[in-house]
Amino acid sequence: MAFSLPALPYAFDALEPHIDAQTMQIHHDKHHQAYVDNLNKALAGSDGENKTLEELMANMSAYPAAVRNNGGGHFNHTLFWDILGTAAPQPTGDLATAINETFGSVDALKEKMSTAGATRFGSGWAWLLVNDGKLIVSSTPNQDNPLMDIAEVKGTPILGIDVWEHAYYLKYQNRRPDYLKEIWNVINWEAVSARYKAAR
Ligand code: MN3
Repeated sequence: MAFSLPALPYAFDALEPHIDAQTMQIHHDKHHQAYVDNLNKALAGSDGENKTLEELMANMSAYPAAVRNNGGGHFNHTLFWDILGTAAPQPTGDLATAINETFGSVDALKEKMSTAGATRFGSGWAWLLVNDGKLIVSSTPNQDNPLMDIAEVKGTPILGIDVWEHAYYLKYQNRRPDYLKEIWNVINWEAVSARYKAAR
C-alpha cells in the first residue's frame, strides 16, 4: 500500500500575509509530494510497505537513510499542514493550562520554540511534544522527529515548525527569526489541542 499526498485542508493563500501562497504551493505540491514519492520508492518490495507511518518512525533505526529522510518528511509535513490555520489563534482548555503550568505562559512557550527553531543549525524542525503526559520543547535535524527511535528527545509531537529554508525563503529570505515570529499568527490551536488529548 503506497503512501499518498494528503490534500492541503485550506487554500494556498489562506495563511497570507504571514505565509505567502507561492511558498505554500511549492511546499505542498513539490516538496511534500517528493517526500511521498521517494518514500514509496525507498520502501518498494520491502516489509516496510505494509507498515504505518507511525510504525516506521518507531523502528527507524532498522531502515535506510532514504526511509528516514522521506518518511520523516511525509509525517512532518502532514502534521504541519494540520496545525496551521487561522480558526483558533489561542490555546484554550487543558492545553492552555498545561502550557501555563509548564512554561509560565503561552508567550514563554512561543519564545522557547522560536529559539529552538532559530538555533537549529541548517535544516530541521522545532517541536512541542508530549512525553509521559508532560510538555517538552525540542528540535531535530533534517526530517527527523520525536517519534523516531533515534531521536534525542522522544515523545509524541503535537506542534511542529518547519525551519527548512524552503518553508520561508521566498518571503523572509535569510530572516528565519522573522518567520518564527510571524508563524504564531497562523497556528491552529484547536488542532494542537486535539493532538494533545490523543497523546496523553
Ligand atoms: Mn518543509
